[in-house]
Amino acid sequence: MQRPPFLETVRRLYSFDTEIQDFRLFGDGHIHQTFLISTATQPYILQRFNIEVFEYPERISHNHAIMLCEIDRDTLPFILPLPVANTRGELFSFIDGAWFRLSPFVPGTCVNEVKSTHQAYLAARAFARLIEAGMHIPASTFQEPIPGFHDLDLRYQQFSQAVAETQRSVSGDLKELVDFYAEQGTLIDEYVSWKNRLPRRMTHNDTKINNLIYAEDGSEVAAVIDLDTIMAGYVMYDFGDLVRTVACTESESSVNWAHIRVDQDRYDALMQGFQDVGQGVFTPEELESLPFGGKMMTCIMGLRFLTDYLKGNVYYHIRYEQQNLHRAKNQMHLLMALL
Ligand code: GN1
Ligand code: MG
Repeated sequence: MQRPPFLETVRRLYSFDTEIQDFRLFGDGHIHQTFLISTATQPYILQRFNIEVFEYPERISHNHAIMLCEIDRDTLPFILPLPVANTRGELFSFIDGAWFRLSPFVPGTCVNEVKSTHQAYLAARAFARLIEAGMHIPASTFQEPIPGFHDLDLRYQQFSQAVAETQRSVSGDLKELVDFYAEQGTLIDEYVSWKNRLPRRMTHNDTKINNLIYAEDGSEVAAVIDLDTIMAGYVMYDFGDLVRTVACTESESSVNWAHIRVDQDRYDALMQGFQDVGQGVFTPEELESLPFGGKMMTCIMGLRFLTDYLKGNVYYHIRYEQQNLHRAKNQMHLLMALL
């Protein structure tokens, strides 16, 4: 891959002691451009930030600065690769009109589909442990990098608006999906009722399986990554996104509709992971809310994919025109299995 000019600025801004020896695109994220860069002594992850999705990078810096200060990372059983400050002490660097962020690279394997119930259990324990590590921080000190990110009520309204304004013809498969999601009003009511009863916590908010790095041999979680959406939320969000991505028999990008089911063993392993960390730590109501998390997070993701399709694919990276429609269809099948 050809070396872009920003690399030299990165080298200077982070005062690397040697030349950058290796530079390549890395990972499967839907949002940022991620590179793996290595000096002679250390590998790093460099990300060019998607400012259209994350309009407020300063809010992310605010949240990460709190975490750098408040979370005792040495006592965590995994690495939390928060960004490295540049020579000006900033967690983001503005270079040639774009925002960049550097963080330590953690070796290991990133999986898109879990291979065992034990792996599912480890994932749940790690994400629950992260919530526990931030429980002493008042949730109100966090800012919202994406306003209303997991507000199901708001996402439903945005979806309804997209249906009203879309340039696409709502027929066939699209109509079936629009009708299905439009009928989920009871989930929205249930969400609002949980919201009024649950405490807000520092949550990760993007607990899909590929936001973990496992040790090469799969025996433990080496790191929890993708920390941009950490903000105040509910424990059920983090449990729910795990259910969506781990307890489903097919991945989020699968079009094998007939094979989309809930793997009960993996679901139970996720629950066990959250219970093992959360008993006596989370409130009984928080533990009771977990099953609803799976439903609401699957619904919210389906709504978001479909909204993006209706708006002409302006948010998620896609590999083909119908991909957001297919993702929404995939989530519909999973939601039907969860309801
Ligand atoms: C996005 O960046 P990535 O792929 O980890 C999205 C999540 C969705 C996910 C669906 C900021 O996450 O909310 O769950 O795609 N992140 C943002 O795969 O919108
Ligand atoms: Mg990611």
